[in-house]
Amino acid sequence: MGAVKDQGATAPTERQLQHGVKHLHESGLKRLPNKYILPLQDRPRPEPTERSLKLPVINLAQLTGPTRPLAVASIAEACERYGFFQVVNHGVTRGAAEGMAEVGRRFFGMPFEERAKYMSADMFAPVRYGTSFNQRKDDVFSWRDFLKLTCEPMPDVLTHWPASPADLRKVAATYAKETRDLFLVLMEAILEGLHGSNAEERKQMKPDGGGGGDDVDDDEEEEEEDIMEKFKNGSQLMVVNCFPPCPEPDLTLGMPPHSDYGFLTLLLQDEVQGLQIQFQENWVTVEPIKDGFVVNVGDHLEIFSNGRYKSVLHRVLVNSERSRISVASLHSLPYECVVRPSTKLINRAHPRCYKDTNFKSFLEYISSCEPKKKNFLETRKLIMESIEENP
Ligand SMILES: O=C(O)CCC(=O)C(=O)O
Repeated sequence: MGAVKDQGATAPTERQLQHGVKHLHESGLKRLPNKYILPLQDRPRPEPTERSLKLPVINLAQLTGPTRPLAVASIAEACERYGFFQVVNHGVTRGAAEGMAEVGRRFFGMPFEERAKYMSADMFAPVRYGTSFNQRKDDVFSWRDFLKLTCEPMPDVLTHWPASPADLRKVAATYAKETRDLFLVLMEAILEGLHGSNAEERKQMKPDGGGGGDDVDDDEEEEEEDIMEKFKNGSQLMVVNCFPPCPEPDLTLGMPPHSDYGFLTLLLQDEVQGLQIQFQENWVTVEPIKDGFVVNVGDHLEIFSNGRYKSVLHRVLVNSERSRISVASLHSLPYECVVRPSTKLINRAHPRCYKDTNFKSFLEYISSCEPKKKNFLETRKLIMESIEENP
């Protein structure tokens, strides 16, 4: 590919574009290169009325003691209604969270040559630095640079993580451990909410009044019993996102609409607004709250909950004034595990809606095409007509 056209002598070359947006911002760019300009319909139009959504803020201290059922019910309601919520008193120490955001900032502050050591096209690499979503495939680039750190198995991956800044490995490993603990706390509450609320219904659906749904295999049911154990050794990917100021933010996005693949994503955002989620057909901004985490349902939880909880499209706006850093921690089952609808949530009234899937098939999918919206999940859906024909 040659240089970007129609922008005069100062247009960045393809090579410069591959270096990422931090690099472009530092070169003093005044106009947005064509490669980032979205078609009119995909641009972040100002909404007719300013919409900002007060997502539920759940105090996780309430999971301890007699308030637990209330907190479990609030989480269940938030998963079902919004697919997103915020948490406070979550157990991740302020030092770990602030340290992670700060070391991320310092990583992106290093010279490009230092960051570029970690560029890789291999989706399975334990560390990947890059720009946009998939810089080898995206037609239009997103205004973001990223550092992706695979966190499992930690002893094996740690030595691949960037050696500078000198404290990055230590800080990121501590943060990975604390966010994993938070993920486990949340999944335990989510399973309690999903299965607890369904127990009565299941008893009534099943002719013998016993266990799982009709078309459920006993092995699958057994396998599910130790799912919390599996989560303890589950997959975890941390993505540090850097969104530098953008010369023409109305023409582009930091990240296009997408859903996340895992069970849950825990997002640490700094005080700069940018995250928007789709709610009732509108894009609404998620206000950053101090010391909070944004939690969202991923595709795997949508599958596991047999569609009761939906992964929600979200995107990132950029601005012309301030840099923004976010750290997303994506959690799921171990890579080799199959993700399928919970046996406890399948019955005559709620037939299985999704095919089995695993992490490997997702990575193969995103290596082969541009991930857009929820298109991976679409490939995992069972066609409802055929279910209705064969009740
Ligand atoms: O930066 C954000 O607010 C969202 C990041 C995100 O969606 C992601 O990393 O998948």
